Amino acid sequence: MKLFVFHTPELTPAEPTPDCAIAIDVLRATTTMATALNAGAEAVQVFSSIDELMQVSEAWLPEKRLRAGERGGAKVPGCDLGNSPLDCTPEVVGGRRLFISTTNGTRCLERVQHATTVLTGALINRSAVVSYLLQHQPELVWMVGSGWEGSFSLEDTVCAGAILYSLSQQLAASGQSLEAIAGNDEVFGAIALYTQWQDQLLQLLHHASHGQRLLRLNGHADLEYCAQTDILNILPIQKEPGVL
Ligand code: 3SL
Repeated sequence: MKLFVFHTPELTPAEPTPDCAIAIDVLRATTTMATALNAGAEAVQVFSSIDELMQVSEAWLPEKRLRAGERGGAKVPGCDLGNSPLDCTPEVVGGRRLFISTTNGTRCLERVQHATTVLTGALINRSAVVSYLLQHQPELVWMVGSGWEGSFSLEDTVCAGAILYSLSQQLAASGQSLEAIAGNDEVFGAIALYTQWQDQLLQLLHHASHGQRLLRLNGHADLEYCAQTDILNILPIQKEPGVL
């Protein structure tokens, strides 16, 4: 296994195609996707364009679909939901397909959708991602932060670090070193960020520029939820391009 961390989708190279790509958007797209699937959503289908989301979802019975749209942290008018994971209760999402478009997270997924396996990672399902990597040992792995409109996001890199930290601890038990699996310097940077903040992840989210944006939109409860580690044993995995 060789692991690479990319802070934004724009930083990923055109080639080679990774065996496994992990899209990360802690605030909040990949946290919401894990929560929706864990709550019994039939599937999550992602779109970068709201117009396309509306068009494609039109073919589904209204009681079998939910349209979730976010731009700039706020709910898109005309959608059923915004992008709060707290809205994804079993009562709301159970048995329905979540059609979702967000500012950065869905764009990140589109960027990596041609990887052999595509997963989504967040702090809340970190251990499920680590278990997958340990079990399947994919050769080339990309961990891609969604960032914010092309720039670095603290919370996505800390999540990459959380995954890598746990993975490296477990690999060390079988004699594999971090140096042997690290593909770029960002791997060490992400782990250093996580080990510095692992006991204060909520504070880190409060420092993050997107965390501050969400706090201005009354997102305190969302930040508290997104800062939790290993609370859901769910692994969103792409079944066909754009569908988890
Ligand atoms: O950028 C994104 O994809 C979103 O997750 C942003 S937000 O947290 O919903 O505002």
